[in-house]
Amino acid sequence: MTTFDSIASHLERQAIELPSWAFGNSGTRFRVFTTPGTPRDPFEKIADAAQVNKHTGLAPSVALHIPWDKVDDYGVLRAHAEEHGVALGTINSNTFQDEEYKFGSLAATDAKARQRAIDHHFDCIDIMNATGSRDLKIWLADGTNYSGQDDMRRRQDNLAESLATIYAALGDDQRLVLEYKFFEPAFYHMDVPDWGTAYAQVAALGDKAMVCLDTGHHAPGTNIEFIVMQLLRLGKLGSFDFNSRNYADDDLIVGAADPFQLFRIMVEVVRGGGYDEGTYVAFMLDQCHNIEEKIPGQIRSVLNVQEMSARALMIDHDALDAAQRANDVLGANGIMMDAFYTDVRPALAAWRESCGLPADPMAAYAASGYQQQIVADRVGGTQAGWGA
Ligand code: RM4
Ligand code: MN
Repeated sequence: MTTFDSIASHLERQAIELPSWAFGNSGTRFRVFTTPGTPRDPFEKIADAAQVNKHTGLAPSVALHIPWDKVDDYGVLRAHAEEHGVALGTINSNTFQDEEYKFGSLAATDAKARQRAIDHHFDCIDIMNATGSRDLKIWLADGTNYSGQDDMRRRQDNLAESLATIYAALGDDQRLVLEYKFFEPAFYHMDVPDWGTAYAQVAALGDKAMVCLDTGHHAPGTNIEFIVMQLLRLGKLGSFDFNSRNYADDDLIVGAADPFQLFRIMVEVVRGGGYDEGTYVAFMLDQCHNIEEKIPGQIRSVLNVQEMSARALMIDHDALDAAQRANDVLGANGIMMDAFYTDVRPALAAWRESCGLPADPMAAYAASGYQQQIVADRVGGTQAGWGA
């Protein structure tokens, strides 16, 4: 098997974008619990995200969600991020929390609702120009609850037209990434339920449009790494929203529910060139920390991705290729499992230290006093959250 030393240099370029909303309060439809020290505004969210990067060296940018992260001056927010050693990343639009979107947004039958959603995306592009963001990420809650409720075909055509209008407003270096989800909040049909629909829609737009794969957005039992392989093969895997799930869109810590699945995904990423220098694949987290502490939750998450990436990189690709071509079923599988079962944690800890990072980022954060500081400082005001 490949040695850790020979893959260590590949770990240096790993970058995982953090979602600003992971630092705010979140919950289920039953209850949103508060946590002492939770940020009150986007500036405090970014300060918290910077802690994750400080202790891991893995998280150099933060994704924003509009309007949750609306500020008067995005230049000021950008400077604030830079002062904290991070950049502002993907801009996520939000067309799922207004009365006007009750029956859909970009795919809606009502032209007024569609126009409102298109205008919101124009606003998001203005923000991208101010923040220096490359990606506009679109996730739609659009869909219906009952058969016959609306014309699915017409809605697909509406969506294509709306997306084309937004796409035309992108700058040369900007991209549109379209995310899919098989159900929720709509329970009969979603307008972008699967990778095939997302692919068909973005392929019609052009090179600057790609698919976002959220690992929690598939039916149970779906072979997600197959989708990763296919989208990479087609040159359309724009980004990942990493998280893990046991049941539905649980938004739990990536690699928590099924570390082996994360490993298999990273194997396909490496195989498909998604981990190469200058990759066009953006790696992001899309998670909520409903009951656990948020900053350590994010630290744990990026470490889980790092760990499974290291294991995936350790596969002996020549040996695997030879075993596959020889139809050596168990031999090929054994090569995968050898890499998966290799405990890279001690080697990673030593490597981190050699890079000037704490060997144990979780312990380093706990000992830093930051958590106690924000609990003491952040008194009054309204904690950020998305009001579920
Ligand atoms: C959606 C989707 C989006 C995320 C929101 C918060 O389910 O996953 O990516 O922005 O949730
Ligand atoms: Mn997502």
